[in-house]
Formats: sequence, structure tokens, C-alpha cells
Amino acid sequence: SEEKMVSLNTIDDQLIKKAADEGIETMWDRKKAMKAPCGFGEKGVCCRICGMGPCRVSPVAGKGAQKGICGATADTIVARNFARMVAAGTASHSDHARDIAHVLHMASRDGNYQVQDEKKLIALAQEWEVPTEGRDIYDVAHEVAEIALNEFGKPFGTLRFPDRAPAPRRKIWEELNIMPRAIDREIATIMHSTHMGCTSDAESLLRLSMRTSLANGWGGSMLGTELSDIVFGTSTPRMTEANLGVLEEKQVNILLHGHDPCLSEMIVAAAQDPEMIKLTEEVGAEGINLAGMCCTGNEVTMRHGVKIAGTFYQQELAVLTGAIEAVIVDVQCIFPSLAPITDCYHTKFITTSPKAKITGATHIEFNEEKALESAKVIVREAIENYKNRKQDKVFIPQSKAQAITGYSNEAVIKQLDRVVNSNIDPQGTVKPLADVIKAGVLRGAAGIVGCNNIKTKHEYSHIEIMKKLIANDVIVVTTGCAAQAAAKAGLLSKDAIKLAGKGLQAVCELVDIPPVIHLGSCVDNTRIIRLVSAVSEHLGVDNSDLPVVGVAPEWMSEKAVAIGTYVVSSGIDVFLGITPPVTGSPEFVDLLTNKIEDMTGAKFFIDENPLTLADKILERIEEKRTKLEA
Ligand code: BF8
Ligand code: SF4
Repeated sequence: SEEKMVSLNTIDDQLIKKAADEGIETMWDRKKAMKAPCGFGEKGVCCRICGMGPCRVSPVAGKGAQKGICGATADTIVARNFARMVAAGTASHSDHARDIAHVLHMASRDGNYQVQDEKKLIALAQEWEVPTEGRDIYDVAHEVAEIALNEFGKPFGTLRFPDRAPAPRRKIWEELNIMPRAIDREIATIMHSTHMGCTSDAESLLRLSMRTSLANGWGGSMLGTELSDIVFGTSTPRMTEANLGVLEEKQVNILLHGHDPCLSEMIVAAAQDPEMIKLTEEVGAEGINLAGMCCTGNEVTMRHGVKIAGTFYQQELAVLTGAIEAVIVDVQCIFPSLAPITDCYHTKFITTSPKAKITGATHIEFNEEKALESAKVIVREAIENYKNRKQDKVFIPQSKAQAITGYSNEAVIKQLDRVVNSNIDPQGTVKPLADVIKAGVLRGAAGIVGCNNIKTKHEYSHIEIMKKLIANDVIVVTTGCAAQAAAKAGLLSKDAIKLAGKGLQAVCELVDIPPVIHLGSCVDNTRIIRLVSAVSEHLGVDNSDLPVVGVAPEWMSEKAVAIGTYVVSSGIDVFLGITPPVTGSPEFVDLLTNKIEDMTGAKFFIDENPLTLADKILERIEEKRTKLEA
């Protein structure tokens, strides 16, 4: 019911009540004002692609308009709309990665951006056959960056990273003709093929979507992860705290929200600058408290242990505390409503990217060429704003949980090394993980990822599914806002080991990890597909043979659609807790939830009830086990 949706938990409810008392509008008010969503849009059968439309065709066969003016059927319209979501998601992740490649290209020994992980840079250079012997590391970095940038628009050939996939998987991609070419090219091809009067065949549109999604997972997103690790350091496990209780009464609170570490890393550096610390003392604050939100929150927690203020749905709630001096954002998942809501307090809302200018915000463009200086200008705004905080409007809910964040694949393997007898087996492989999965000590693994969505009770699905899976000896890795939900629920701490089944408990104790493992931001879902691929290669099987699943219980963004599609295309089943706008086409639903399995060995499962979704996940994992053990 409506009531249940708004009632989140005592912490958030207190802030929602505060909003009501102060006459401030939130997403829950707007949801109410929206009334029922448009049935055509919900089912994906509204086409706005040309000026003869919009054409809304009937989602029911044999009743109402069956075709658009041009003759496009519901199947065509749904498949085209889906493809465009994949293209937008791929563009977002990949354009984020492009900025990091540019930053690597400008990195220098005495500059603001440096190479933090030389080992990873050298490994990538060798993979790409860039000479490294006797060369200055920065020359290598610049050449690697240039190759990375060429992956976006090279006129010939296919992408480089798909070479990292297991051989049987590459064969499938070649046979399906979905081996991705240049990243920008795949996005452009979708925009072209979905233009009025191009591809109308639903299955062809799905294949185009798959190829473009692979240009994300094994292209743009993977570059995002790799190059971020090289420039900012590969993440290592660290203790942190999560939820709005991390905000400090007597410090300058800066909320870092968005995605791109090029900005947030510099804000972290600026906040430690002696000049900024002095200014903080001058305004009478006890320090600068950075708190992260959404994927930027993941990026800075995994590399610096910066505390997590909360997830996507808490962005307005964070401002409602009245305790934030500045909300600093770059790109993606930022509510335009942050402008009017920050206006109700002293809080400054600072946009920094020409790609995400927001009406009513203060725009201070971040200049990568003068990154630290630029970040200091922004941080100064926040510090100077401390004196404007209105104490009578401040309410910080006293709730936070302990969490361990920042397991890269390298960090996971390091934990696994604890159980390797180096007289028998080499260190530095996924063998211990592959062994316990094969033996059934762990029944399987799940990547639980993605957003919050107002269509469901916030975080309930994430947490219920995580708890059910770990109790059944399924190890969970997590990224994005799902990871932050897990942090807030205490599932990223070793205390949560007691919630796990016996097998998983034993594994967690032995290798000293929590049962739910934080692998980073949403671009870092590439860490998951690489980990799965490493286990497949170790066992000499394909990804689709493993008892491994992807789950997006509360997804909302186009990026999530692109991720889900590349995960299925990579041979891993994806379980969705929110129905995508495809149900107006029985053919496309059948493609996603059935026929795609014949192509990729994996498919989508959709169920909006998290409890039955979890049952289906466990069932599927056992089904895959039967084959693996045969
Ligand atoms: O890329 S999980 S709400 S923050 S889209 Fe956005 Fe979804 Fe959060 Fe990061 Ni990912
Ligand atoms: Fe209508 Fe076809 Fe134009 Fe879409 S492309 S708006 S279905 S005429």
C-alpha cells in the first residue's frame, strides 16, 4: 500500500516527518502526485521515435490499435525502447570511463593525478603489447591512455577486453555476431538502427542490445574500473561506517554524490590541505567530514575509507538533516530536486560537470587541468558556509553501522591466499574459491547490485534477498547502492557471519571475510564478471555452467538495463525485482526470459516479490549445480 511505501524505517521516517513539518516536498510527495503510471509507458508500447507519433499501441493482442502509423508492432516498439535504454546506459558508464582515460593521459609525476598502481599499469601495458622495458612509467601511462581512448572510436576491429573472457564465451559471441566493436560505434549503431524505419525485428534488436551492452561490460565499464585503479589505486579492504548518522554535529559536512572519482579524489585531497584545515578552524568547526552517496560514495570509501551517508533514495533525506554545508555532485543519479530542497536550508548544491548542469544549483566547473586548485575552490565554499548553518533546523538521526568496504579482485585473491598451502598450490589464484564452489561447501555465488526504486519498499528487497542467500550458503558480492544498503544493514561486517549457513560461515572464518563482500561502484560490476570468468577458466567450464547469478532487486537506471544485458550475455542469469517496460510485447518477454538462454546459456528472471525471487535464485543455483557436479 501507499502507506507501506513511505514507511521506510525509523531513521528515514523521522526525516520524512521533518520534511512534512517544514513544508518541504520529497520524492514520496511527488510519487503521490503522479497517481497511477501510464499503462502504455509501463508496458513499453509508447513510441515517440518519429514526428508522426507518439503512437501508443495496445499491449493486448487483438484489442485496440495494434500498430503504429508506420506499421511498427508492439514487439518492435518494446524492443526499440529497450535497445535505447541499453545504449543510454552504455553511454553513461563509458563516457565516465573516457574522462578517467583523459586523466590518465594527463597524469604526471608532479601533477595532481599520478599513477598509484604501477603494477596494474604495467600488467595492462603488457596485455596491450605496449613496451615497458626501461621506459618512464608516465610514458607507458600516456600510451596506455591513448589506446584506451581509441577503444571508443577505432574504425576497425573489435574491442580488446573481450579477449579476457573464457574461450567458450568468446566463441558464443563470435557465433552470435555480438563481439563488440568500438564503444561509441555500438552506441551509435543502436541509435541508428532504432531510428524511424530501420530495424523492426525484435530478435535483431535484442542482439544489437547485447552487443552494445558488451561494449559496456567488456569495454567502457571495464576501462572505468581498470583505469581508476591505475590512477587512484586498487581498492583494499577498510573499515568504515554507513548511514545518515555519519554526519557530524560540529564539523563541516560535505556530501559527495555522483560517480566520477576524478572529482571526488581531488575533493578528498583538498579536504586534507593545510589551507583548508586552517580555514575550518577559523570558521569554528572541528573538522571536515566527507560523506559519500551513490557510486561516488563507493569510490571514495573503497580507496580512502570515507564514510557512507547513504543510498540513492536518501539524497533528499541527507539534505533534510539541515547539517550539510555542501552537496557536491558530478554526473548521474542526481535528483534535480536537490536544488529546491537545498534552498530550504543553508546547504549549497554545487554542480561541477558540463554534462550535468542542474537548474537552481551553483555551478563551479571542475577543471581537471588544475584539479586540486579547482577542488579547493569548491571545498572552500563548503567551509565558509558552516557559519550559516541554522542549529534549530538540524536533526541528524543517530544511526550508523560498521562495514568493511573495498574488496578489489586482487584483495579477494589475497584473502584466498590465506588458505593456500604454497608447497602444493601457487598463490594468487581463485582456486580456493573454485574448489569450495565445486565441492558444494558454497552452493553458489550471487552479485547483488543496483539502485533503489520507489516502486518497492526501499532496501527491503536488497536485504531480504542477501540474508536468505547467505543463510543458504550462497556467497554474495555487491556493488552500487545495493552495497551501501548492505553496509547500512550491517551485512558488510564480520558480525554478519553468524547469519550465514554453515558452509559459508566456515569459508568466511577461514579466509577472514564478511559473507557479503563490497566490490565497489556500478562500473565495478566488471570486477564480478572477471571473478566469475576466472573461476570458469580455472574449472575449465563456461560462465553459464557455474551456479552464479546476478540480482538487481531494486534497479531503476538505464545503466542497470545495460548491466543486466551484458551479464546475461556473459552467461550469467539475471534476476530482476522490478519489471522492465517490456510486458507489452509477449515476443520480447519470451526473448528475455526464455529464448536468450539458447543463445547465451543464461536468461532474465522477473519477480517483484523478493521472497519468491530469492527462492527462484536458490532453485536455479541448485539446477546449475546438478550440471556442474555431473
Ligand atoms: O551507478 S546503483 S542509483 S548510484 S545507477 Fe545510481 Fe543505481 Fe545507485 Fe551508481 Ni548504479
Ligand atoms: Fe509511430 Fe512508427 Fe513514428 Fe514510432 S516510428 S512514432 S510507431 S510512426
